[in-house]
Amino acid sequence: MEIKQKELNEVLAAFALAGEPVSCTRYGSGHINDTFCVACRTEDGEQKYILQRMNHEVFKDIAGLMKNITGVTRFLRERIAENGGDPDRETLNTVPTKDGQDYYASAEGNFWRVYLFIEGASCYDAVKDPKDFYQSGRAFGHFQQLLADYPAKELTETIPHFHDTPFRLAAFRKAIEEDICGRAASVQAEIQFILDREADMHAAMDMLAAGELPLRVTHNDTKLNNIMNDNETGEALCIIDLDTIMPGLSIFDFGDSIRFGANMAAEDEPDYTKAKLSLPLFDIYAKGFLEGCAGRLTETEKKMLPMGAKLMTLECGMRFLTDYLQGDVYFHTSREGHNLDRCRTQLGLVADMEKHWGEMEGIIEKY
Ligand code: ADP
Ligand code: GN1
Ligand code: MG
Repeated sequence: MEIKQKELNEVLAAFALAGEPVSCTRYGSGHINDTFCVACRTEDGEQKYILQRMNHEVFKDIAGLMKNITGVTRFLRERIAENGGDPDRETLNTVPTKDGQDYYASAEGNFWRVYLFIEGASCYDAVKDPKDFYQSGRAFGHFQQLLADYPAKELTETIPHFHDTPFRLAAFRKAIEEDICGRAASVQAEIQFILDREADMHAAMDMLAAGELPLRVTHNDTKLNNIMNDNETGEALCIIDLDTIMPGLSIFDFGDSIRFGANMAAEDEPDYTKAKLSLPLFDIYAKGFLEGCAGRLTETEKKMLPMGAKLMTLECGMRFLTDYLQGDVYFHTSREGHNLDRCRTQLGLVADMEKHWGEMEGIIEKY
């Protein structure tokens, strides 16, 4: 979304920043919010912040969303301090407005928040070193365990039915029927690939309904660029993008990381034939995640981890195609056919997982 300097000036003036803002530039590669890095000049140097316009088309209840984030980050700060960590770097920290609010509503009708910028750390858009992916698995597993004691009833469901795959399928069918951009005819193969897997789509939700999989407090968007690694130690430092923390399934947090990080193709690689599962990366992430969960997953959850990976990939491919059919209104895109390319890398990965299913199950059994 285009944002005018006038609005940025108004917003920057509203927050209790240390010093005078000297720059404010677009930042990161998220698909949902508009993110800026702000540098302020202070008496003893510089202080940086992350400024975000929250996407209120996607998140309808901004007050509920911010209440989740302040509640969860306060809880995490306490746990991190108890463990002798650094709460300013190991979790997100919101910066209030000058009148003490957690977010600011601009005259343009947008909703803004500010976080302390986490210095000396980076987000990766691809796995460079398998050790980082192991770190990421451990950190997301551990994160889920830290939140095990969080009072789930205090959480707002920021996007209802977020990983309810059958619900997503219904939205997909509607988009095909409506076909508002006249694109359905040109993507028949992709549509058929998805519809052929309807039976799988019910697997996890049916087990949840039957009480075979427990509902936990989960992150729900565990892709690699939602975790920051310390530049010096290389260790996972801080889990970010807390907008979708909600009750969910552990296998989905596992699965979404695999979907993004263990695909040999980038999520939006135009040559989708490159989309393949890296079994070594699947293996190393599984090791990290299970260690991070510290033995707390049930036998059924462990058994369903490969299915979590397949479901998250299939669901995400279906969501990208839904958005393509609807005219690219949900995910940020920067080129024609961007969502279609993304859909194809997901479906390519699903097909490859099906070929290597026995090996995926073998890896989980090994641990
Ligand atoms: P989106 O929901 O759009 O994905 P994110 O909250 O993930 O937005 O932020 C987008 C990017 O901004 C991240 O991938 C990361 O690179 C960067 N980022 C977010 N929060 C911080 C922070 N506190 N410190 C440093 N970088 C951050
Ligand atoms: C979005 O916000 P970001 O870029 O981390 C999306 C995820 C998708 C992901 C695909 C709130 O994540 O569900 O899996 O894109 N977030 C939301 O890359 O829809
Ligand atoms: Mg993100």
